[in-house]
Amino acid sequence: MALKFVSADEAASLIKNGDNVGFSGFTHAGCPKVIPTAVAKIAKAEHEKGNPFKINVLTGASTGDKLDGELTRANAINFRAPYQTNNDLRKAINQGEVNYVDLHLSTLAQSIRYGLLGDINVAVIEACDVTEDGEIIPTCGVGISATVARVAKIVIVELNKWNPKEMRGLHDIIEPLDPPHRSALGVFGVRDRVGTPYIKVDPSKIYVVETNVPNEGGSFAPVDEVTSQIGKNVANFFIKEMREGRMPKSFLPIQSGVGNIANAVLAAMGDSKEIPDFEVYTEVIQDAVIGLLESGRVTYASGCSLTVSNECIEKVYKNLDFFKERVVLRPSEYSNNPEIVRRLGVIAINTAIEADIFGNINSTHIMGTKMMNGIGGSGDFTRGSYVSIFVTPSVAKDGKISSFVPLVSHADHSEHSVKVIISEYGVADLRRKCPSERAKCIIDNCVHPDYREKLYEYLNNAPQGNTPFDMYNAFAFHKAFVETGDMHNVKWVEKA
Ligand code: 0RQ
Repeated sequence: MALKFVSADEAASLIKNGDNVGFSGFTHAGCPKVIPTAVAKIAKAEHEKGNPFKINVLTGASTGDKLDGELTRANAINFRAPYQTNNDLRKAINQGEVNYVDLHLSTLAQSIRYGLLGDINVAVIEACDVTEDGEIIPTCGVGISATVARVAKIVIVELNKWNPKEMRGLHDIIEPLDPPHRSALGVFGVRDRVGTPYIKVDPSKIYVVETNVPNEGGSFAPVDEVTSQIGKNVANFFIKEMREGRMPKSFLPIQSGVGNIANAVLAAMGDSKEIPDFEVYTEVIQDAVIGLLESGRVTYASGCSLTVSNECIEKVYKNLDFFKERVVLRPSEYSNNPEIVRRLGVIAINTAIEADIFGNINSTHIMGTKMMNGIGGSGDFTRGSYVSIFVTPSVAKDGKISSFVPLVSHADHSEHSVKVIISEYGVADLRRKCPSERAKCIIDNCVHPDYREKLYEYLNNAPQGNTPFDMYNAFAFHKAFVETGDMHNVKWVEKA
């Protein structure tokens, strides 16, 4: 059957106030661009007429500015899940203007199927190709596309010609059955393909908007002294694990989080002569992995998106045959699935905003209140991993904040799931250690020298039990920063 080709404005007018809209993509990769911008224009016009216009935005992870940024600036988002990294949206969330639900990324598609988020009215999917029988080929990010396209009443395809049709074959698209019918997810090795190269929907519900818009790929900060040292410490930890027989000599698949530190860690692993060539089972495939695939240090990468700079994606597109043999992009329900992560023995490396001396991790909230980004996939991987590692610079804000505190101001990953913490100073291996041993290990190995004494004072003066804990002073570091702008000024409360 012939597909319906429409303009961006016509397609956007299919989205109504109050709709649940599911968008393709994962990070900026594979996100629609012209439809959200056109929806923002409608919202502004409706607001000028005094009419309400807000939608509920569901995506794979964060998005580009043309989605979260445009819609936020038009005051067009009511509800947002499961992750974001946009400055304007972050501000709106922290001012209470957007209801943000921060979810484990692997759970969103099934939450939609389980009916926890209401019906999906419209799915907007960026594609490099779409066929008359309803096969949609995603671009460089998958996320929740397969699920929202199947369940939505209307599917708007942004056919973005900036991405080559030859991407067909890069993706492995599948949805699991829901309980009680679900069986093993079928991925028994990083390279296993269990689905189809396309998303298949009823073509009668498809509207196509042709575009030619570049990716919104940013760039990574150059590796600096601190991030480079963290990367080296991670690589040395792995070498020690292999020498001491706790890690197979053939190595295990790596998951690495987003951002500059994660990029630096992968680069250091690639440089290490003692770490064998390895596979990646992760969610975001960043620039460093592309370089390591080219050099052969990474032999295969399974992910949910190619979250790379535009320079890097152009390189991939020019050499698609090479990368299609070495990369697979899956829905987030598979790339991040804890069942698969535990089966494959994935090594999880994620970044902390702050850690406490017992090993609890805050990945999301600044001083306990302001949302930074969200938990993303870090929880999906941490809990199921072979070994869960958190990395962080020892200090933030020119040393005025210690990343290590007596008690985290918000808990995302508990001491039970966190096995190793690494800063530029060294490695705290928390395995087989009780809480007070963990505290000493973290202070001695990871904490900035400026803050070691103060943390020992807290530890030694706290009421002792299984976990030394002083309820009067657990937040003294945070209080010092809020009141004086510098954690060096920490003052203890004397108990009556
Ligand atoms: O602020 O930008 O104003 O300078 O936090 O910190 O050190 O640049 O680190 O960019 O790697 O991000 C945890 C946020 C780290 C990220 C987080 C301030 C610091 C800076 C950023 P500025 P850095 P990164 C896979 C896995 C959760 C999701 C996840 C993240 C800013 O990695 O979102 O893991 N993780 N997903 O100055 C106050 C502290 C601070 C602090 C840092 N203790 N107090 N501010 N900052 N520590 C990906 C997906 O799920 C898609």
